[in-house]
Amino acid sequence: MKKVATMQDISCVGKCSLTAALPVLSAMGIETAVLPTAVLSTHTMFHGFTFHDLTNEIPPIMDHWQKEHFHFDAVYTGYLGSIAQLKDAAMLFSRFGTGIRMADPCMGDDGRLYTGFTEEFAAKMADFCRLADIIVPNMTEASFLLKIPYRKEYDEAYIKDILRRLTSLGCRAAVLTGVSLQKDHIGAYAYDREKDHFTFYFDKKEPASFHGTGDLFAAALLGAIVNGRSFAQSLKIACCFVKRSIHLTLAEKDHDLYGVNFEQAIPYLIHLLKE
Ligand code: PXL
Repeated sequence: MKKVATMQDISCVGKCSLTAALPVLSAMGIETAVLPTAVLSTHTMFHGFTFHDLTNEIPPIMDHWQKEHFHFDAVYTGYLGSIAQLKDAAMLFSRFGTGIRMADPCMGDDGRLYTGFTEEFAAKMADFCRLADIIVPNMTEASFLLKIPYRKEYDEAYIKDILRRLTSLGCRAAVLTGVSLQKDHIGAYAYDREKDHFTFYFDKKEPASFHGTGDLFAAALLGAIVNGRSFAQSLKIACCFVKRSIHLTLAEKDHDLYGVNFEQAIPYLIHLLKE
C-alpha cells in the first residue's frame, strides 16, 4: 500500500487542509500519516477562530517516526502557520522525503494574503519551495512567491513565463491553479523543468468559487501521481474532481461558502482514478 505523510493544520470546521486531504487520499487508496501543525476552531475566513499552535509537537513526532523507520512514498505540506513551521517542513522533507516531495504554498487568494501572513513569510515560503519536487500555487501565491504584482488578466505566454520562474526557485515542476485563459474556462497549467514540458487541463468554469478547493486539488493531484498516473492525467483528475465538488455544492439550495461538497464527489474521484 502506498503511504503519504502530510503536514498541515486541522481546522475543526471549514473543509480545508487535513479534513480535506485525509479523506481524499484515503479514498484514493493511500495510507495517510498526518503531522498536524495547529488546531483551529474553524479556518481563518471565519471571525473569532481559536488557534492552538502545535509547533513544539512536530520535532518529537518526527523523532519518533524516525525511530520507527517509517517510510513514505510522498511527503506533502499544506497550510503552515509560521516561519518556524517552514523550518520543520524542511526537516520533514530532509528526513522523510525519499519519495515525492510536494509543497502547496497556501498563503493567499484573490490577490491577497490570508490573515496572519506577511511578505516575509512569502519569501521564506519561496526558499522552502526550492526543496520540493512539485509546487502547486494559485495565481496569488505565485505572485507572492515571485514578488511580482498580482494580475487578473494575462495570456498564455505570461503563464508559461510564471511557471518557468516558479521552477527557477529550485523545484522540478510547478502547477498553477485557477488559471483562466478564456472567460468561461478555468483549470491548471503545469511545467516540468526537467522535461522542459508544459501540460494543462481546462474545463468550463462553475459560476462561483469556494474556499478549500486548492487543498482538495493538491490532495487529489498527489493521490493520482502516487497511484502511478502521469502528470497530465493527474492534473485532469484533480481538476475534474474539484469542478464536480463545486457543481454539487451549487446544486444545494442552502450551500455556504466555507467549503465545497467534495464528499459526494468522492465516488466520481474513484471512478476517475480507474479510467
Ligand atoms: O485552505 C487553506 C487554509 C488552510 N488552513 C487554514 C486556512 C486556510 C485558508 O484560509 O485558514 C487554517
